[in-house]
Amino acid sequence: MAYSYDDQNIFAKILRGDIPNNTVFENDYALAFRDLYPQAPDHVLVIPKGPYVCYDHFANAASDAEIVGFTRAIGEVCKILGVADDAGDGYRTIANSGEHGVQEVEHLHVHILAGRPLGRMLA
Ligand code: DGP
Repeated sequence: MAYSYDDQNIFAKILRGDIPNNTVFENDYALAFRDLYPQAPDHVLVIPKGPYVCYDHFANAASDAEIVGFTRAIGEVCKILGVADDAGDGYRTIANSGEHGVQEVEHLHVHILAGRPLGRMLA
């Protein structure tokens, strides 16, 4: 069954400008902003501007331009955080999906975490 997108989710409201955010980077296809509840010194969320619930939804339904624009935004945020191009001490990207992935907000978001040792992630 196809995903259904609820345009009342909190990130849709951020994209519409109904809720303020701490923007780090923006292009035609993506917005990146700081997580309200940071789990690391740098914790940025990158979201596509289109109505996609999770990564497979985006990967299967978005245009090539959206996919490139979104992916480039992740690269730009890494540059802004000083962790790109072998600078810094590394980072982690995470995209939680669905119930088992413990996804709280049903608009695709990639977490970028940096600024401390993040430990081994097994679960
Ligand atoms: P996830 O479990 O992957 O769906 O994580 C959702 C993240 O969104 C979580 O780390 C907290 C963050 N978050 C929730 N509401 C807001 C908000 O209103 N603003 C911002 N900047 N982040 C939020």
